[in-house]
Amino acid sequence: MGKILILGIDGYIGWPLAIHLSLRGYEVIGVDNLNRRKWVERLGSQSVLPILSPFERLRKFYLKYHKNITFFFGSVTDYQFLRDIFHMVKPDVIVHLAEQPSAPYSMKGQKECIETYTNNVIGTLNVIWAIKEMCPDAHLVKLGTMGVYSYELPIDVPEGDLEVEYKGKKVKLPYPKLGASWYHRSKSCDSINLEFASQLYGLTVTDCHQGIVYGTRIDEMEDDIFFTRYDVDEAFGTVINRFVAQAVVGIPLTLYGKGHQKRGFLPLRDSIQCLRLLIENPPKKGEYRVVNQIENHYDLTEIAEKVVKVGKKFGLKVKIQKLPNPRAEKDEHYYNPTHKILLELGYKPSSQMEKELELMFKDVIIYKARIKKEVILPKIKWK
Ligand code: USQ
Repeated sequence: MGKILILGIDGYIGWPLAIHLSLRGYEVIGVDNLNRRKWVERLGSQSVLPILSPFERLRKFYLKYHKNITFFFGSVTDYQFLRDIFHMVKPDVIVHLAEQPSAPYSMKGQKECIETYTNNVIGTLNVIWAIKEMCPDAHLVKLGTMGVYSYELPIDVPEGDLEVEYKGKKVKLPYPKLGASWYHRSKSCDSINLEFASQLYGLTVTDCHQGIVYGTRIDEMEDDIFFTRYDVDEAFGTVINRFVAQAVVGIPLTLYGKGHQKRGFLPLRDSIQCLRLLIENPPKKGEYRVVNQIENHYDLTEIAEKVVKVGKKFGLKVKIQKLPNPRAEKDEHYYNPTHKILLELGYKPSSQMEKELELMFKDVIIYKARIKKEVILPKIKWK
């Protein structure tokens, strides 16, 4: 069993991943600067599911399972700190989740755009250098996004490079970086830099382009004190998580524009399963591997209708309201992403979306009073 360093252990994915790996016998060490808690609070919101402080969580986790997860407070943008951690820990695998994850937040203004680039692009460059200097044989699993590809081009989305024929010659080229927000473009910069670092220094990298994650829990989270955060504000709440909260508090589902955006999705429990599969099945030493991490792709109207249907089972009358799209994006388009590698590695989608929605409704209804209605409607305009 190896030593895994999770950068961004306090986040929506970081904490469940830590639990999952620790309970499977891995030694887990985590780093976080707790910025996500701060950002959400500043928007006047909070995690709908109540979460403990990082130290309290780890203490309770130890008391229940007798497993130690070590936590260091600090930022990936502080190179000296990061280098010291890498030197001390000498991880076999680094899972890098320590990024500003919100597209709307990055579009709010100059400050947020620069903050996103500094956190994400500089942070990832620091991770590259810390690996090169302290543990060059480690495997880096870096969380990217399906949004580095485009929703603009009427062609299938590959898993990594695009095959192109130009003036009679065929080549493989990186897919054009057409992400629709500063956030998505910061992830594109990460991909460019990771591919280069792998080529240059022989780093072993998995660039995991994940779709939109939804859900309240994973199997190992039988105890509510181990909840991960669940955000529903316009910036940090992802669309399905927001829809469920809206349904519970009686706000019509905020479908942007024509509502026919198509996106790749996966439940939280699948995201964790996939990350573990990537850790346990690394690429060849020195390889830069791109993986698309989704269960499937869906049209947003289809999803809103599923939320209405499942809400009905809980006695809720859920309405859908089409709002003028605050984002700069196509709301009707072609989309067919490839996602084969994880299935080949053994990924088994855990359940149907409607089943997962039922579990989500059950959890969110209990904590309904924690949903801040005033943070639901979108205020950030992208143009
Ligand atoms: N949308 C609505 N109504 C809402 C919220 C969103 O119609 O109330 C629409 C958006 O306009 C967009 C789609 O739903 O077309 C997805 O929005 P989202 O906020 O759920 O997801 P996104 O901004 O794309 O970003 C999220 C995560 C990000 C991750 C990304 C994966 O915040 O960290 O990288 O999903 S992907 O979308 O595949 O790039």
